[in-house]
Parts: sequence; structure tokens; C-alpha cells
Amino acid sequence: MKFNTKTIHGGQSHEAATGSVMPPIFQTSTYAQSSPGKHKGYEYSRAQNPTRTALENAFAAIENGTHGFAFSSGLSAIDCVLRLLNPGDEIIAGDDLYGGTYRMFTRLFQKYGLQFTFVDMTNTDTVTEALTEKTRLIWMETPTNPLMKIADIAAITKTVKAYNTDILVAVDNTFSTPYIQRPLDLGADIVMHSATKYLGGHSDLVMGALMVKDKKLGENLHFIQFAGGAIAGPMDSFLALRGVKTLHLRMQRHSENGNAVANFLVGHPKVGEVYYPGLANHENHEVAKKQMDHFGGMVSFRLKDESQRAAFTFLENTKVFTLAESLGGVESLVNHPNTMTHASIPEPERLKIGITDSLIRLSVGVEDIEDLLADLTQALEKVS
Ligand code: P1T
Repeated sequence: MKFNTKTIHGGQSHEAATGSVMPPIFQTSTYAQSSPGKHKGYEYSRAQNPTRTALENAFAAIENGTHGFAFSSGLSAIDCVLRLLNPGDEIIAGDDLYGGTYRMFTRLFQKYGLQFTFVDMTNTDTVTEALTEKTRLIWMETPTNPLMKIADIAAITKTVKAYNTDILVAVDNTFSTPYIQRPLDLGADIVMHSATKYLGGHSDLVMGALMVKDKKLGENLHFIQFAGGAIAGPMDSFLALRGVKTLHLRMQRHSENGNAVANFLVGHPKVGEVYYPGLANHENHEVAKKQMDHFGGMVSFRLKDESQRAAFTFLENTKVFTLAESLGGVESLVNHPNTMTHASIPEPERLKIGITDSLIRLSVGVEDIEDLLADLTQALEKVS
């Protein structure tokens, strides 16, 4: 199947009892057994639930994986991956990550003896130089949140695997989605999503996803999901599956609107740098062109006026863009990483990578582009 067919039909079958086209919401915790251990494949909903199974099959299909897993949040999906590791293992992670991911790495897992090294993954050599015999996991976001930096998934995977085939390469594909880039096809072992974002697509649930293509790795992750218990519930699974079915339609419009907004901002007198991988002058545009089919709906930029007052004036005055954390829904959102989504990163670290008060992040929705540009125009006019 091609991608647009896969989002709708991938891994799906009509429900056996009634032919229901959409999987019912199996709002149950448990399943009848005729004799101990004799059941229809479902024992207890932490282990399996048919609505979640339908979604997990769709997750696997859209990322060209064989196994998909749905979690109660994006962070719990990341937590599951880290539980594959042992004390003393080293993780090389990108230096620009969602603040909650950084917080989990440094404040939850470091104390269990995992060692994290944060490097600029736009340069494959810096990843290679950070490899040691204890490295067990590479964790990358591409594009990164919020600076939209691009890592070369195929090149990094190649160099890492040449060093040691036991090292797992995981890609947080939240910003791109498989409509735009498919990390498993580029050699990565694990794809992770905050399904709260584009996969769900409607800002109505919190969910995480993992997709893999290796059977043993899939079994290990399933065991951790079952034993750890951070599963997605049936109602959320139903909603996310409904979201996935229109992923290709939404991502097409997100990408068109994202591109238009980025180009609008580039020419604006009150705007400094614009971070969008589709711009020809983006630092990693060539790699982006190679591994991304489109460039998505996430755009970050700086106001020329670097004061917090200027940023807040802009943020308080958008009308179509809602000031809120999160991204990837049909509606446009605007966010201030320095005080909102990335505030959990210590200030010196934020400053080092360029998360300052002047940085603004847009999740460009699927509204009419004229309304979005008019909204940005009027809010920018308010900035002195
Ligand atoms: O919020 P949750 O579903 O637990 O997902 C965490 C997460 C993981 N990875 C990336 C790239 C993310 O952007 C997120 C969540 N991000 C936001 C809430 C945000 O506004 O950036």
C-alpha cells in the first residue's frame, strides 16, 4: 500500500462480530475465560485491548514497522525505551530536545546510573566522536524542538552501526510524522512519537507511540509496556486512530501553510532569524531535502527586539494563533519556549543552544493561510 492508503487501511480489518468499519471502543478492563488460561487472545487490558491493538497496527503500518505500541503519553513512550538499558550504559542525545525529554533524561534516569551526553547532531562527526564502548542508545529529534535543527538519520545510523551494531538508534519523529520522513527506512531501530501532536491531530488526547521493525526488540518493548503499565486507554486509542486516518491530508496542508508562514516571516522587518527546514538558507536544508518529503508545519523565529516585553506583546496579541503549549493539532498555536515548553531546561543550557526570550515557536494549523498571515501581521504590528 502507498502512504495515503496506509493511513486509512494499514494494519486494519473490520471488526469480526459485526463488520463494524471502525473498531469499537472496547471499554473493558478484562475478558471472560472459559477455563483458566483459555481465552480469545485477550486477558487483561494492560496486556492487550482490541481498540489499542487496532491503533498499534496502524502505528506500525504508517512507519513501515512490524510492531507498534501506544502509551499514555509521549514521555511514557520514551521512558519505555530507556528501560531497555542498564545502569552504566551511555546515551548520546541531541542538544536541542523537547524540555520534558531533557528533564526525564537528567532528573529521572541519570540517578539510575544512565549517562547522557548531549551533542549537536547536525554534525554527524560530533556523534561519532562521542561514541564509547558503553554507548547503547542514540536519541535524536529531527527537526528538533524548538530550533528546527536537522540530523542526518541515515548518516548517523551508518556510522553508529559501523562502530557497534548493538547500539540502538531512536528517532523522535513527532515534528515530521511518517508523511514527511520514515526513520525505520533510513536504518533507525526505533521511532517514537508524541501522538498527542500530529498523529492524534486534534489536541484532544495525550499519547505516545513507538514503532519498530525488529521482532526481538518489539517483544522487549511489549514486555516493558505490559510490566510498566503506561498504556493508552481505549477511548484515546479510538480517537488517535481516527486522527491517523487523515494524517496525510492534514500534513499536506500543514506543510503548505508552514512554508507560506516561514516565507512571510523571512521578509518581515520586525523578524530576525527564521528556522524552517524548507528555507533554502536553513543551515541543514540539503540534509532536510534528502530525508524529508515535505517540511511540515513547525516554524520558529526570533523577533529583532530581543526583550521579553516584545515577545510577550506578540504572544498576547495573536487571535487566530492560540498561545498554548503543544503542537500538531488542526488549529494554529504559538508558544514561548523559554518560559513555557522548555523552561525545565536549566537557563545556562537554554542560553547555550539559543533558547532565549526572542524565540517564538509556531505550530501552523490547517486554517486558511490568508487568516494566519493577517493574524501574524497584526500581532507583529503591536511589537514596537
Ligand atoms: O507531551 P507528551 O505526549 O508526553 O510528549 C512529549 C514530547 C516528546 N517529544 C517531542 C518532540 C515533543 O514535542 C513532546 C511534547 N511537546 C510539547 C508539549 C511541546 O509543546 O513542545
